[in-house]
Order: sequence, then C-alpha cells, then structure tokens
Amino acid sequence: MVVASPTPIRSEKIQAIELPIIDLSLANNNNKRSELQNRIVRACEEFGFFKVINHGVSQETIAKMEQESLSFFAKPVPEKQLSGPANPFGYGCKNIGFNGDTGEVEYLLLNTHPLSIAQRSKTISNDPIKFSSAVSGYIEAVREVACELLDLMAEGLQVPQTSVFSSLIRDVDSDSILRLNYYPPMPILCKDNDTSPSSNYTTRVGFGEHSDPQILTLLRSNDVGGLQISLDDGVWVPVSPDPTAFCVNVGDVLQAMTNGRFVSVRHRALTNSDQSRMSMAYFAAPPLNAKITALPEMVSTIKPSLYRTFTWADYKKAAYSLRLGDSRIDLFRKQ
Ligand code: GA4
Repeated sequence: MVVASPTPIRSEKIQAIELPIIDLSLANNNNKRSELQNRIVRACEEFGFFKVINHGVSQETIAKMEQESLSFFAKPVPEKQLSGPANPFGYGCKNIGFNGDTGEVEYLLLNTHPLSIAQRSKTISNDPIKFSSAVSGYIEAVREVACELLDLMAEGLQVPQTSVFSSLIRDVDSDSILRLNYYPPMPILCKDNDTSPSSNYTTRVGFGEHSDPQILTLLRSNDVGGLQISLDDGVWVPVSPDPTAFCVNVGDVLQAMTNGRFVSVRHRALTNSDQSRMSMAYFAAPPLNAKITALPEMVSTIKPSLYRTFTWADYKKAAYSLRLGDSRIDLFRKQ
C-alpha cells in the first residue's frame, strides 16, 4: 500500500468568510421562528455551513469537555496509545481512516452510546467517571441543539413530519460519534527562511479535504483558526474561529434526504504555525439500518430523486473503503 505523506500546501492570505449566523434563541420566539427557519434553509442551500450563536449549551459543559480533551492530549504518547488504534474508535495519530490518508492531527473518536463511553473512558482517563460524565453531558447538550436545528430545517422545508430528521438522531441506535481533535503547532515550511508573500512557503494540512458522511456536524473549536471550506469555484476560504459558537454543516445523508437541495460542502483543517488548535465535532448520524431516501416533498417530476435508496450501513461501508477526499455520495447517484 502506498502511504501518502501529509500534503504541504501554499499558504496564501485569503479573506476569511463570515458564515450565515443563526441565533438559536429566536427559536422560542413565535414571531421570529419562521424567519429563523428560512435563514437556516437558505444557509444549507447556499453554503452548507452556518454558525450558531446563543445555542444554550452552557459554558461549563463546553469547558469540562475541553479540559478533559486537553488533559488527554497532554499525556505522553505511549499512554495515549493505550486508547488506540482508532479502528474505528479510540486514539489516532496522523493516520486517518484505513486507506493511507494522513494529516498533522491527533484525535479521539468516540461512539456516543453511554455504555461505550463508560467502557472507553477507562483507557482514556485516570478519572474515568469524570471523563465519561464530561463527554455524556456534552453529547446530550449538542444532540439537543442538533435536533432543534433539524426540526427547524424540516419546518422551513414545509415537511409535515417535522421530526423526520431529528428522530434519526434521537433513536437509541443512532450511530452518532464524537471526535476530539488536537492539531499541534506546525511551523510553516519555507524555502531558505524566506517568508515573504512571493516565497514558496506552505502550511501543513491537519485534516484533508472531504465532505462529512453523516446528517449534520456541530463543531466547536478553540480560538485558533484552521477550518476552511471549498467554494463552488474551488477556492478555499478560511472560517474565522469563534469558541462561543458552533460551526454547523450539512452532511452527505442530509444532502440525499433533501434530494440535493441542501449541500454537503467539502472542507479541511489546516494547522497553525505557532498555536495548537483543538476542536470537538459531533457527527449526528442515523441508525445503521435506517433507509436513506429523498423525502417525498423534495421530489417532483421536474426534480426526480438523484440518489438511490441506501442504508446508513451501506454508506459507511463505502466511506471506509474509499480515500478521505473521494466523493462517496456520487457512488449512490442514479445514472
Ligand atoms: C470524515 C468525517 C468524520 O471525521 C469521520 C471521518 C472518518 C475517520 O476519520 O475515521 C473517515 C472520514 C470521516 C470519511 C471517509 C473515511 C472515514 C476517514 C476516512 C478516510 C469520523 C467520519 O465519519 O467520516
């Protein structure tokens, strides 16, 4: 097997993008809820990304999770390796997936089931009860935000069964996961120490270009930038970091269920030259046996269904058999 080395990429100063801002506190305001639904729908159609503020997840819940995450990554490598390898859950370092992808990242992938968290915590922390309670508290809180957003999306799309998306995530068999990422500082590679704009200097990729396979991703990062999204014309645009907000994006499954109306946009994470970046991503997923198909309201004679019906298990299998940057959803596209 050929193992790809982390690709250094040219570092260019591009203006950071301001994602559409969704103020979730307006969801409880009867006069503002429908405006909020429309804003979310528009963001999912135009960007596939948006930023959620006033999300209701307490600072304490986030700080506890962040602290546990920091303590884990601060451990000596041999100790962290006791929680690995990530196949698919556990500690991983540089290797991503099973097909030779690599990046300048360390991570912990966790299944969100309470029993699984309790079990895993034993190898992750010296105080497993504290670790699992921080993780469970965080997961419960972000799941609520994800469900509220998904209900608002269904309402905005005029889908009568407004829990059509969120019920997949609330299901006890939901296959959702939590990913904790640590991107160490990576000095910029430069030719002859020349960091002038004209020189050949590069930033290293932490997590390469990909789209998220699941329904919805909720990402919280520290105040260090690194996330970039790919616009239609292939230009990479940095997203400015905001530790008080969640950066939310549409996954492939939601793109299929909305028959391509919502877009699952490619993104990547770059390392920072002198600061470490920490992020925590909740990937809201359906149960393995859930059948994924376009909602009837999204299909018409002029917009026939783009994808064939598949189960989440089928999709995962395809995802793990491909490279990170491959397009998975295209495999399920009708001819
Ligand atoms: C991308 C989104 C999530 O981080 C992830 C990743 C998963 C992994 O790191 O194990 C995958 C990647 C992600 C998609 C293709 C496969 C699987 C690595 C990889 C090469 C946890 C997920 O669900 O899919």
